[in-house]
Order: sequence, then structure tokens, then C-alpha cells
Amino acid sequence: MSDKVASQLADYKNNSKNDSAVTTAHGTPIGEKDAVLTVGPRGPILLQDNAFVEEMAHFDRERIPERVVHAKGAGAFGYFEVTHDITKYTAAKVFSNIGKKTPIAIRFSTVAGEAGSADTVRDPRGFAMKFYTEDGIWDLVGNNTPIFFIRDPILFPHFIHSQKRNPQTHVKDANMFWDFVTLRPETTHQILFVFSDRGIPDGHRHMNGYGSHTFKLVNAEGKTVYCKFHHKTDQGIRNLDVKKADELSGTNPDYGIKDLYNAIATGNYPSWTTYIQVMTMEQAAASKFNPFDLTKIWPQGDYPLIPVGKFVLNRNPENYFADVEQIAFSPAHMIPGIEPSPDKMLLGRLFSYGDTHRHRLGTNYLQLPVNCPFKVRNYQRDGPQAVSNQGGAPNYHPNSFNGPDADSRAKALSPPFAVSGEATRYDSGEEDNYSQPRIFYQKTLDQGARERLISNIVGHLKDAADFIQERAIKNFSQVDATLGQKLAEGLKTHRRANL
Ligand code: HDE
Repeated sequence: MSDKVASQLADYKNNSKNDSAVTTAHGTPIGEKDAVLTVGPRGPILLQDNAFVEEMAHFDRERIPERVVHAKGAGAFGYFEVTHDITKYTAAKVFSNIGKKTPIAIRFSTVAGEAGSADTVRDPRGFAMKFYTEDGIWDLVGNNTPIFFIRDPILFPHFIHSQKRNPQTHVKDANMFWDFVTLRPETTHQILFVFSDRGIPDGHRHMNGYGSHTFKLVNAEGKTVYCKFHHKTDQGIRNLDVKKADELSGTNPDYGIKDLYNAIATGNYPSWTTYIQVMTMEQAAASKFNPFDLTKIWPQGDYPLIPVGKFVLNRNPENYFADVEQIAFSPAHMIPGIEPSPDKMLLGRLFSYGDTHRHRLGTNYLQLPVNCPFKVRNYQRDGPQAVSNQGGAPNYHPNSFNGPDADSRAKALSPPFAVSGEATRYDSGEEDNYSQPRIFYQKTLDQGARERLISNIVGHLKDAADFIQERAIKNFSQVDATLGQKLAEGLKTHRRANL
């Protein structure tokens, strides 16, 4: 594969003409580009040098806040194509007929590191997809894992704090990490996944993606089912061994970005096959496990994968900042035919993403072309950078002057649903934390994978205090007694003074 990352500037030169003058931001030609306006050759500078003042002022504001999580990422564009009919489950237009293609954007990311951190660390990977559908934007903001660490969204900021830097030392802290996850044993399933081979994928092309949550699909008759989304990589799963990944973190920290860019730039377009799992309302009501618990998978033996379509990434970003740094995904961006389930984590996320975008990108972030290239008709007006402010259309509703009205199809595809129960704060910390991790450890992993898992956990847990190590061993023993025992053996040589 030729290195298109390395030749990007030369390629730009070959494919463009240098036939227009440099301008100020208000579009006027600049007569001298490489010198400030001074009195005499040695200065001082005159304040009337607007070309300089404007350039500095803009430069001073070049950075926007990085994403509070998932700060390091790679983006690309392409299309989603329907290969199988699922209209009996959903009337979402994106799935309306076989052969239908919908443009998509995608952003892959690591979670805990900052925007400049290495790609080859042990961490879940973000797998965020934006579908530019006829019915507006649908964002499926998933990960490369079908499960997550916690099942109550109020724990999220705490979980993330424990994975990031210590507030005093400003370094990652194994005590914080293992203290939190061992006090909340619902993290066990995802911890096993992340410390297994799949915790360090080989770039972004060789991993699966998952919508992870349970969603609700609505068909044209208003009938609903629950569903999960799976994307299987057509490149095959490939992971990096720990030594190689560590090496790359030092020598090639942008490994994942480069691999994706070069693959697309040389026509080696990566693709994935999309499936759904479906659970009827009746099955959900009778299910032995909570089907809305994000720390659990739905067993494929009971809820088989149903093929839906495929997607292909065939276009690199033209400008990283405009296309990837400013892309803003939100699980709240759903389209008629796809609705949230009662999954608490999903519902918590519906609020958080728009909120962070308004902080990071501004009130009108949806007017950025990458986020919504459509002509939007509504009653929101003004605010910073309102580039598409809807002219003379009425700005109040109801009105008698051709302002947009509610859509009957969208209404039909959002049927009423029943809720009941006593409102209180239910701590779900002790809800069946070990049965699925046990299947993962005993059945999904083979002997070699189990040994590597143990060595990966030991390699990280060894830096935590003894009492935290002991708590971890106790938790892992409830998954499998031998797992606990082997971890205890592995850690013996690493015991640290009690904090
Ligand atoms: Fe996120 N997450 N998250 N997350 N997440 C963000 O939004 C949040 C969760 C995921 O490439 C943030 O724009 C809460 C699960 C991806 O731009 C923020 C909770 C899953 C990305 C946020 C979760 C994800 C984010 C930070 C628990 C997989 C990157 C910047 C209730 C199913 C998207 C941003 C991109 C980003 C909040 C849990 C995936 C703060 C509150 C579960 C792929 O809004």
C-alpha cells in the first residue's frame, strides 16, 4: 500500500492550480504576505495592519475544546447499502428497499487518551456512524464492543475520571482505575473484553462495530420490536500483540489514522456487514435477563443475527478539522422508525451529546455542513454563527403564514408506549454481574486467549494497592475460580505496600 499520508502535500500540488492571490478573511487580496506593517525596517508595528491583527486573532482561537472522551480519532466517508429486507421490523427510510444507498460518515476513536495520544493503547474503540438519510440525520454512536462498563448513566463521569489523569499527579493512576471498577463489579464483563486480545485492535479496519444499546424499531403498521445493531468487519478481526502495540505507541502513535487514510487513498476501501438482532415485546417481557442492561449481550443462539446491509468507506476527509474534529454525533439523532428503548444508559446519553456539542462547537453546531447538510425548517433562530437562519419564514408556531407543520408519518411511527412502576433511584450494582462474563471466559476464549487475558490484567493491576488487588481477585474469582487463582499467583510477585 503506497503511503498517501506521506505524499499528501505533493498530491495536493499536483491536483491544484496556484492561480489566485492570498486574501484576508473578508476576501480582499493581500499585497505583502510575509512581513508586518512597520515604521521603518526595524519597527514599531502599526495597529492598522489588519492583515496581521486578523491572522493573530484567528490563530489565538484555533483550538476548540477536545472531546471530553474519545478525543483521538480518525474519520472517513462512504455509503451504506441495504442488502436484505427488514421492512417488517422498521419503516425507517434508510432501510426501505434492497439496493438503497445512503451516504455515511464514520469516526473511529480511542476513549481515554487526549487528542494527541497513541492509537495502539488498550481501550475500547469508538465506532460512531452518521447516516445522511432522507428523513434527516441518524447517528448510531457505538463502540467496538457489544457491552459497556456500567448500566447507570449517573456513574459515567466517575468511571471516566477513574480512567483519566490523577487530579494531583496528572498521570494515569492504576489505583483510581481498579478501585472504581472493583467497587462496581458490573464492569467485569467489559473489563474482560478490554483486557482480552480484542482490547488492542490492529488499526480501525479490523474490528467489529456495535450499536451496543437496545433500540426500538417501528414498522409501517406502528408495530414495535427491540433490536441491536452489529457491524462485522469484512477485513477480518485482527489485533495487535502487546509488545508490538507498545512499540507502535512510541514510534508510530498515529498508526490507526494512517492505516485508514492510506487504505482509502489507495482504493483499498474497507467495508463492514450490518446485522440486527430482534426481540419481540413479549420476549422482552419474559426475558430472564434484563434486555436493556448494557453490560449484557443478547445470546445469538436465542436472538440470531439477521443480515441487513453493508457499508463501504471510500472517501477520506478533505479537511480534518472541518470534517472530523467538528463532526458531532448524538444518540438522540434518530429518525422515524427507530426509537430509544428503556435502556437507562441510552436515555442518559440522549441528553449528554447535544449538551457537549453546544459547549464544544456552539449552539448552531448542526448548521456545520458535516453535521447536517439538509435544508432544515423549524422555529429555532439566531445564536452565534447562524449561517442558515431561514430567511423570512415565520419564527413562531402555530402560524398562518406557511411555516412548517407536524408530519403525520413521523407521528404514526412514534406510537404511544406504556410505562409503569414506582419512581425511585434503583442501584443496579448487584444485578447478575458474573453469569455472562463466565460464559465469555470459559466458552468464548480459548486456552491461549485466557492466558493472555490473565497476563494483561496482571500487567496493569500490579500497579494498584494490595487491598484493591485483593478486591479484584475476589471479583474475578466469582467469574471463575481458576481465573481468580491464576491472577493471585501472577500478582504475588508484585504485591505493593498497602496505601
Ligand atoms: Fe459516549 N460520549 N457516553 N459512549 N461516546 C461522548 O460526546 C457519554 C457511551 C461514544 O466520534 C461525548 O461528542 C455518556 C457508550 C463514542 O465524536 C460525550 C455515556 C458508548 C463517542 C459522551 C456514554 C459511547 C462518544 C464526548 C453514558 C457506546 C465519540 C464527546 C451514559 C455504545 C463520538 C462527544 C465521536 C463521545 C457521553 C457512554 C460511544 C461526553 C454520558 C455506552 C463512539 O457526550
